[in-house]
Amino acid sequence: MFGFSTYEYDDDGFRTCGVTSLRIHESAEDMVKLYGLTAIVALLVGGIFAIFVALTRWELVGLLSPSDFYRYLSVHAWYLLIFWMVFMEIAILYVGGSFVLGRRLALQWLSKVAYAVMVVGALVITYGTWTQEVPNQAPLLTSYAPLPSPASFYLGVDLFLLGALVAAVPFLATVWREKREHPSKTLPLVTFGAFVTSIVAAEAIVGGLITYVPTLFWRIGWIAHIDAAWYRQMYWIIGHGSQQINLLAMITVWYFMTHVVGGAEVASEKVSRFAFVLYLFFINMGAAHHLMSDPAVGLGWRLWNTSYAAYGAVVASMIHAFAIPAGLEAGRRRKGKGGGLFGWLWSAPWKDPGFSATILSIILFGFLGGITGVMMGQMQLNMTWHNTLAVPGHFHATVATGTTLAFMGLGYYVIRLVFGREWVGGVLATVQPYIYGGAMGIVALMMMYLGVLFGVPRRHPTVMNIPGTEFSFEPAAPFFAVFGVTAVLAILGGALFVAIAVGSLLVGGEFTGDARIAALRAAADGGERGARTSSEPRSDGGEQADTPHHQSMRGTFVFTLVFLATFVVLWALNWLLLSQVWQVGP
Ligand code: HEM
Ligand SMILES: [Cu+2]
Repeated sequence: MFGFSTYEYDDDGFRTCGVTSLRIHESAEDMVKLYGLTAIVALLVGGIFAIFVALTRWELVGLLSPSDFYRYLSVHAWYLLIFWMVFMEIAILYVGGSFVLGRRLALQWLSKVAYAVMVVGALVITYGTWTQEVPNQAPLLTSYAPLPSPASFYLGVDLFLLGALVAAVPFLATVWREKREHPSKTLPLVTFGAFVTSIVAAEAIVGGLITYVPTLFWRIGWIAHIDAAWYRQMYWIIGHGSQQINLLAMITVWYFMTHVVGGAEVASEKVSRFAFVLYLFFINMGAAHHLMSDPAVGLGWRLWNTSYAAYGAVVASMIHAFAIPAGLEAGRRRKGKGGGLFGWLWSAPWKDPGFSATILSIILFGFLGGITGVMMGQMQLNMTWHNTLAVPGHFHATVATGTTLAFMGLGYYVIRLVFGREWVGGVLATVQPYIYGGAMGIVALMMMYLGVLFGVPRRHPTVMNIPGTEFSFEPAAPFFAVFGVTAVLAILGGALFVAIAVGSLLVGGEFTGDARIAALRAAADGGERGARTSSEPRSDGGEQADTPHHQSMRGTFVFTLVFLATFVVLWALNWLLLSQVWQVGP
């Protein structure tokens, strides 16, 4: 498809990937290209809108008028959080399903239909948002009823959600065919991760349709009344649910990329699978954290939803966050690429943007996004974060930094392994993840400071001092300056990724394999159980002295301790800040 590819298929439509040894079928590969490229276009559009949003919030520049700000912010949010992420996630399902299982994509025609519906939905959303006029409001991400948005916006959302739901069916059908042919074979971990992702996604999308279909009916007058509290509760099934999809897809990419590029193995299949199952049961409770300061829900509701059960998902995330570095450490030590405490890390391919983007994603997501998410999802601490710029700060650490980096890393390898093109840009490709990740990490941090330390509100084109009070936002100005400069840098880093991706497709040379990865593979073949992500039959012959968990993982253990210490310090600090919010007494 598109004629960009340099690969050829055999008579059955298969080819064998020289790097991953996966048997890849044309039907799946075509769809991965289609969805992947569309995702990158969405990233480009959303990134252009980021310029306007960031330069408005940076008061010194104050680019947009208040009436334009919300329109631009809406487009920014939908193109990045929804279109960039979801198109990429469908591609990831097909990689995790068809590619890893070595099968053709079942019902490929349905995938094409779904794609068309999603694209039409996205365009209708854009149209509705862009042409919105009073009394309609720019929807932002949440389109909170009863504030009205154009009917076309709700229609577009319904179409897009429907398309995304249908796009998962070919993946599920592929897995189903595999299980029917090999009932007793367990799914490879990456496929299993993709499978759990698809279930969580289906729940979220059905929740989204239950929210947005009645909202459309209300907007066009078929339903007289829409309950604001009902809307908010229902909306967050998709609003938060889509973040769960992002999280699971990202983790699946972490496993895939550290294995393919870094030579990681899975430290313990059972533990990793268990963590995916934990998500299945507990991650939905996370949606409640959006309503911690909502007057419509009762105390009991809040207490239950922030109870220990909610931490089931947190535990799962922590298991993955340490299983993956542990797998990298064990895998590299076994291939003779470790030594000392962190030798396995220093010797890693840091110049490879696929690798560095993945590792930066793990670190920045964990330290900046993960810890803050658990804190602000907690009832008491939520009060200091709620509706301040710290909230976008948190999710720019998770989705905009963590998930986006992981998807960029995967994107680099889609260019090589699916399109067969070498990256253009040389050293620029090497530094791109560092520029984007480094700058975006600081942007997120600044937004969090501005929100928690100064109470700067989110979703507001200007920072107004409160008339009649002595309260002034003046001291926040230096933080805004750092925010503005790093935001521009982050946008440049994102643009660089798009430029490298498009440039590689248009003028990149043929990708002929990578000596470093071939060497990894050769080292791995020296008496090993075979790549866990491949479709080869397993040969689990009991415990061998050579299995990953016979390797030292002390480097990862040190990281775990550092992470937990950071967690404790930040937690304590936030409680201290909370205790100082109200002056008690006269
Ligand atoms: C290129 C760098 C980016 C910059 C400089 C940036 C900047 C911003 C800023 C300043 C806001 C507005 C905060 C407010 O006033 O409430 C915002 C909102 C938002 N951004 Fe970004 N952003 C970037 C990338 C991303 C990415 C990659 C995603 C998603 C994957 C994303 C998703 C969102 C969402 C969902 C909102 C909230 C909209 C709402 O409140 O409804 N952004 N961004
Ligand atoms: Cu959430």
